[in-house]
Amino acid sequence: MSGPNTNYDPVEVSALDPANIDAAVEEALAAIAAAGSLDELKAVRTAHQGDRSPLALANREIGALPPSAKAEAGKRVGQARGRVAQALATRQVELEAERDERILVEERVDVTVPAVRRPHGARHPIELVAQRLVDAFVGSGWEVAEGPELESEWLNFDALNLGPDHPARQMQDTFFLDPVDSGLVLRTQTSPVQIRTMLEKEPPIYIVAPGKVFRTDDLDATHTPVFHQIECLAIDKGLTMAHLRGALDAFVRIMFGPETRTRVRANYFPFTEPSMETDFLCFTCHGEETWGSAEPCRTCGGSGWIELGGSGMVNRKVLRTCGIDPDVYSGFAFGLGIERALQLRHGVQGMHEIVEGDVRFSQQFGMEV
Ligand code: FA5
Repeated sequence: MSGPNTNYDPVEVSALDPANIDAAVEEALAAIAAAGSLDELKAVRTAHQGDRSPLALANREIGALPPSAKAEAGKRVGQARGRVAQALATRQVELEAERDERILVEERVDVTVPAVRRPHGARHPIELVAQRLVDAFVGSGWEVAEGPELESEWLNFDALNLGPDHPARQMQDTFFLDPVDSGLVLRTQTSPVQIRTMLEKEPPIYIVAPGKVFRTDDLDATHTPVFHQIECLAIDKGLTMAHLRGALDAFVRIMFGPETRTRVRANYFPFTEPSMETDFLCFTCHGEETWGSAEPCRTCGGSGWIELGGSGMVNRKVLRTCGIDPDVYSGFAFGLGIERALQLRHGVQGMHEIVEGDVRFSQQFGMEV
């Protein structure tokens, strides 16, 4: 212990007053002990070890002391700062250990808890059927073509030989867009994709066009206002009805199996001439006519055949509208509603089940994702 320094006036340099230094150390140690978290300790460190802390101030004052007093004051302040630094380091280690302990408890993962099972989704059968048909045709060299659901009236009707006064224009109940003179409709069929393709491309053309269409039909057992069609168009030199029959047969076999047989009947569509309706042999009664019997076949109603969709040779007028010379090229087109085909194939009684989007319905058709 050194004796009192007579050159050292603790009143003038109160920061170096031993009592003040001891008090600063005690205060620092108490604050360090009271710090309950690493954040609190950080604040304590700034207050008691930072540039403006009492001990840092005392340290700065040493420089102003006479040389004879510097050593003792330096030793005292140094020891004081050392105690505070040591206490801070010890508390830091303690608080870090507490934090790590808490994290281990709070973030513990119980690997024995049963996992939440999220059921797999299933692709909708409409999508599956469309995809299967598209894949098969693409595999034979056909291309996929698409068009917008919001379509110009001209492409949806006029270019398909359905002029404004054509009675058949009323056959498809149409959603018109406001204002009515905008000339836009929600497409009622995928046939405008035929026109778009013929306007864009030179023959030969072989396209398959799946898509969503809209009609102002109420939802009932066989109708829905939003449904899907798939349509094929072929334009080339020398195409005939025989090619159309061949393509139709390929189409229904992909959809309903290799045994399926088709027949065609005369029908009318303004954009095909001649036009046909395609039927396929009922897969339940295999064509046995059960008209008038006590129990007519429930799938086909007793006729032995099921209506599939429309088809025909592309009308020469439509070819000319699209800039294709009908004396050089000919073509055929056919299209059908996928919902109806699905109903027939799988005996789905109501359209509701198809459109409601309940995954349990989709799951019956497989879990392909
Ligand atoms: C057409 O839409 C023609 N574009 C098909 C076509 C293409 C003919 C190429 C010739 C050449 P249609 O209006 O008949 O034709 O409709 C086709 C199919 O859509 C119908 O056979 C039916 O299966 C389905 N369909 C029609 N309205 C609805 C509806 N509201 N809900 C579900 N399916 C429907």
